[in-house]
Amino acid sequence: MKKVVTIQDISCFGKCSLTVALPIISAMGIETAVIPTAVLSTHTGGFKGYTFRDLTNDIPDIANHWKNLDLKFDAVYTGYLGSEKQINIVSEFFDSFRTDNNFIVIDPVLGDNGKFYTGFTDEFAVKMAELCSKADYIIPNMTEASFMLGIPYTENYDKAYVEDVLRRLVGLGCKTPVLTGVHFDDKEQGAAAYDSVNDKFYYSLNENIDCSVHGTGDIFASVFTGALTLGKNIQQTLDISVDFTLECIKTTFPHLKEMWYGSCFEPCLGKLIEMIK
Ligand code: PXL
Repeated sequence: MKKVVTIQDISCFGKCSLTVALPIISAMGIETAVIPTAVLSTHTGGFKGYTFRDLTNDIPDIANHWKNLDLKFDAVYTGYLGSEKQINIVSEFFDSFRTDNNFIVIDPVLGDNGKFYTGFTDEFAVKMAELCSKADYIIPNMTEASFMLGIPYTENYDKAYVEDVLRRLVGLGCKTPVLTGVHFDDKEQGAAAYDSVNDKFYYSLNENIDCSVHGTGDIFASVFTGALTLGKNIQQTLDISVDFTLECIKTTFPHLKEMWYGSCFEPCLGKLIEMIK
């Protein structure tokens, strides 16, 4: 059985990070180990007064125990990280759990729509960019890519710009960057990837629904990690990730007023299982 470890926070209410990654990767038939980096009462996107318990100091102890057990994973996947210290510890975790046969996925969670999420800064984006040098795959949106590269954020771009950004992301040291939320008009949206080893670009675009649903980046990255772990190629992986994320947005859209804090991904899990067959 394939085994993934994902390292990110638990937002107890609000559907993102671990409460998205664990059900999605498990539904794909993959054993999913978790390292919670922090426990928050809710995510930080729109809630006020949330609690935050930092678990950074627990991570090295968990890693040491797992090393003693000689645990190995087919993929290591990180999401929201809350501090520079946490990034340093995750970097050590990569060194310790990388093998010749596994891969590392970083979703460099920093922000969206040209803005940082609460608590993140330019300095933090630089640290995240340094961590990305250790990844096989990174999955930023255009906001996160722009912050990590230190370039202005823009909504108006063409294919040449997307490919330039992807090439610059390789300059951070990762092998295959994937840009999410890519759109060239208001009809279609999806993702673009650049396999720098084979110098090949990949695109997957599907219907654009004009709304913003919290946690869709985490859905995309979780499906992406799961599909690659199952041995899908880059194009198949992009297609499944884009199509499933769209399915979740379509399901959420009629309920967006009461579901402003997250996506209705649960009723879509059956479709995900069909998509990976
Ligand atoms: O969806 C990314 C995410 C993960 N974890 C926490 C967040 C966010 C985005 O706001 O606040 C705690």
